Amino acid sequence: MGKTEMGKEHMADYVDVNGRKIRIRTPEVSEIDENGYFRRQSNAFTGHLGSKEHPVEKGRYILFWSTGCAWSNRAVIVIDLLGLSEAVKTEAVDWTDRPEDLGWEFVHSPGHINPETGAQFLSELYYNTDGDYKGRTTVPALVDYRTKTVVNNDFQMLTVLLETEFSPLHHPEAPDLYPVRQKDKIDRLNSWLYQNVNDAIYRACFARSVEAYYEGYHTFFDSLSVLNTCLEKQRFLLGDYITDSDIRLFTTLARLDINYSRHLGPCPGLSDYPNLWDYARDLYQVPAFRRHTHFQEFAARQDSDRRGQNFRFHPYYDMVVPGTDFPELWSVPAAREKLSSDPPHRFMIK
Ligand SMILES: N[C@@H](CCC(=O)N[C@@H](CS)C(=O)NCC(=O)O)C(=O)O
Repeated sequence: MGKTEMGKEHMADYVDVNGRKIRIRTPEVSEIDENGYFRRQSNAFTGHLGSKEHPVEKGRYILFWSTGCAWSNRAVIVIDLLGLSEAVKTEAVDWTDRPEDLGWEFVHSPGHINPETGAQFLSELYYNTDGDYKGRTTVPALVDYRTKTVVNNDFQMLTVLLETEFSPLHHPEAPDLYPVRQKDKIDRLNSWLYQNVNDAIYRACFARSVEAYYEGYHTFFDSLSVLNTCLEKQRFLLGDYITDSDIRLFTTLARLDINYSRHLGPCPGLSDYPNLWDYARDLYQVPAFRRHTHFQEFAARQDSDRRGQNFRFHPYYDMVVPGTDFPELWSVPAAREKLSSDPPHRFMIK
């Protein structure tokens, strides 16, 4: 049974795809409360990598992610920065072209079948892990391809697990993105970022009441002002070096002008926060950030079309966005080195 509305249960529906019994996607309605606020589902799979059950091993896990998704984009950037790309596979998923809403499909695998797991849809792996799973089947999902089960879809913890538990597999010169002496600060900052920035924008975009919309909207933009002030005198969020927190902020900022604003309606742009705009471009100079930031995908229309939220025609999204070279715009140097006591280096090496 799946929940479609608060308090209402219904039988799950299935369709047959190439002899596979695929469950129809669970809509977000169960995440809207009685006052129209979006309350994100909790992360169902929080397996601790590095435990006896889920040992850290090369060639055992695959991370499914989507180029448009800020939560999963973080993990791919971290894997690249830490030199884990050989040890942990990554594969981008995309929304299925099928008429039924079936969620993420392995469209980049040969014949749409992911070779490590034999699955065609991400949902197959979720229900293989828990046949009674009730939520949306989301990325990021780290899958153990020996057991074909989802070990972890906890976007809050995933990058930290990669930064800590996977350290035996890191490149010898990998940056320290989660230094022990800054751990508490990073954890506190990450919670603040989640509540006030990363999730706040979704609370506005998915709001189903005026009150809920303004809660998300004001929380988000007020927080950008706070961050803009904080970044006036320091290069990165915690000083001279990039940490896990910067990656979390970056993936949200990169989507503001091209994607989130489409759902929000009239709102400020990133360049209205000059320090944040320079800071975002400073991060974009790092190859691992640049390689996994697919502006053209953020600009794609399917997401809003799917939710029926797009404007019919809007010159900005229909002409300006497709006609703008975002990688070039973001490549303009930011000149923030002067704020650092170690200008040539963006990373602390262990
Ligand atoms: N893990 C979190 C957040 C991840 C998340 O929402 N990912 C989105 C993409 S940004 C997703 O995979 N959505 C699939 C769906 O809604 O069916 C959750 O389960 O809510």
